Amino acid sequence: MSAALPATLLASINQDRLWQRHADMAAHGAIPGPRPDRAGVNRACFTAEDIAARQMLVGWATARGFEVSQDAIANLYIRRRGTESSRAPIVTGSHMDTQPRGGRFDGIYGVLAGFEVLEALEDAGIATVAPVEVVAWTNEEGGRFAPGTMGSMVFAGQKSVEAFAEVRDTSGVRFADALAATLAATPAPITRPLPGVVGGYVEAHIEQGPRLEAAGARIGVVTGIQGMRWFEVDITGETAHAGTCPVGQRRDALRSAHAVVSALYDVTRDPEDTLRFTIGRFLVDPGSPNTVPNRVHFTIDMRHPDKATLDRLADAIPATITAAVAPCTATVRVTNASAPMVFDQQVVDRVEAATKALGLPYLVMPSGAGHDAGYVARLAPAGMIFIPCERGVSHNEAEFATPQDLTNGTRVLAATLLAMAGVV
Ligand code: HGY
Ligand code: MN
Ligand code: MN
Repeated sequence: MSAALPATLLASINQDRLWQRHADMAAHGAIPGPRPDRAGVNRACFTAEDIAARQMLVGWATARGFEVSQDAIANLYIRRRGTESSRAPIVTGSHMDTQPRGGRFDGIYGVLAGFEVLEALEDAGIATVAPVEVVAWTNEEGGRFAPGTMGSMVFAGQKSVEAFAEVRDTSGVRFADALAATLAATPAPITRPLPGVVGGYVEAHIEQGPRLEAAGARIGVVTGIQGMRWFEVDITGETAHAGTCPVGQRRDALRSAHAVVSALYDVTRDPEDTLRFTIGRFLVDPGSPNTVPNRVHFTIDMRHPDKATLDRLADAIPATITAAVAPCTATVRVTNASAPMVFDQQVVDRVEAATKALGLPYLVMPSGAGHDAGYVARLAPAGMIFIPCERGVSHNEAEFATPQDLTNGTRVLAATLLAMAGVV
């Protein structure tokens, strides 16, 4: 199967339509950014904004005659038939949920690039042998309900939907209840089996880092994803009066948390700056100015490309916390763990061949960010395509990608999907 894009399909990929769909989607959860043309998005999993985005996507899909469906964790599927409908579909997609102060491209670009390929195939009148599907994965970010990548994890058979039922957001809403409401509000039948059925997968995504821009490359041919470990830590002390209780008699959860966090930063110091160690959420209770805190809750996100190094450092976290937390106590829970993974070489080669055929400068590189492709790869050959984002900024309202880069990535995606699905 040639890596070149048929001329009719190349001509049918519509940059203005793709750009406009990003603008339409960004309206669901729009938040101000540093400039009017750098406005962000806050569209957490299963919020009204997420549901509105899902309803919009279903509307677009049905208007083009594509089949829509969901599975029990609300992964949303858009299917364009192939000539051999019994073949396992060739799948693309990404996520629609965002960080609380997210951008207009993280995740949604992969959904809209895939949808643009389906539309362009329709416009060009090209039939594929295998069906081609776009999937919007549930809860990739994990900001509202932890952990992230729940939809692709369940699709890949790594977890059951029930395993996440009792997860609650910070206002106490159960995942199961928000899921039920979303399934009911999305006009797509819940017909898809779990684990999912997939013949091959390619995901387009912004790089979310500075390497492509620094190298002057327009495409990232992604080789794999680094490993990740998430923890939730709860430090417990005792509330006391801020004016009367001697410091020496306190069980001050914040003072202990300070000692714990300092110890964690010390033990994870990496002169080569390869380890990624982040404390992203830090909550102090009761949060009253004149009461000694009795509880601190914080999260840890650790990542590294080498499994042994990640395991060694992550395994040291609980003991480091225990050694520094006195006179308070601590509980430490692992809430997400994924080993470093490599994508199927044939898919990586197809992405590279498609990029070369389009004459686009590219970089072969691993992904620092986690993605749904990491789980889908456990079921079928998978790969990813990166495009640059301005200054590598992401998980930030200022996140930006140019219309041309969005189109370049979509062209590489179209060629790769065609090579995998077969053309009649
Ligand atoms: O956290 C991640 O790596 C992904 O961007 N959600
Ligand atoms: Mn993402
Ligand atoms: Mn993200």
